[in-house]
Amino acid sequence: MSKFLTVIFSLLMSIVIMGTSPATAENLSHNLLKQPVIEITVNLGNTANELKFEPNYLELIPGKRYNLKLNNPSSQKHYFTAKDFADGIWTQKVEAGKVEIKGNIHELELKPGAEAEWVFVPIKSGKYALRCTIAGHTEAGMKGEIVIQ
Ligand SMILES: [Cu+2]
Repeated sequence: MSKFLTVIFSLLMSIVIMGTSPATAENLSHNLLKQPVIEITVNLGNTANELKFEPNYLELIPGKRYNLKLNNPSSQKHYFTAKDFADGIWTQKVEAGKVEIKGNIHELELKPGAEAEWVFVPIKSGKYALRCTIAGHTEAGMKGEIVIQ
């Protein structure tokens, strides 16, 4: 919790230092949008159709902006399900094809060959479970962990 407050505090401070405008939510997100994006790629399954996330462990820093690129190179559909994680981040957008989705996302389904990009800022420190919720996939090893420091 203290890290969470530290992040919020430093974000608010940087707004105060940068200008005279009030620290509204809009200004906060504008400030975050100026940050360079850190790209991370996670594959859901692989061409050998093994049931796993590659990589299956992510470590993220609060207050940084990430572009999580999700790919499904396998021949079956998979889910990227991280419910609690989604509550610990601020989602800027999820982009898939020509569609951009705003708001909180808890689960994405990727059909064979699909790609999606999830742009977000980690806020709340913790260890969050990741899994594929298709019957039998979690049990077969399709799970992982996302840590926000
Ligand atoms: Cu799966």
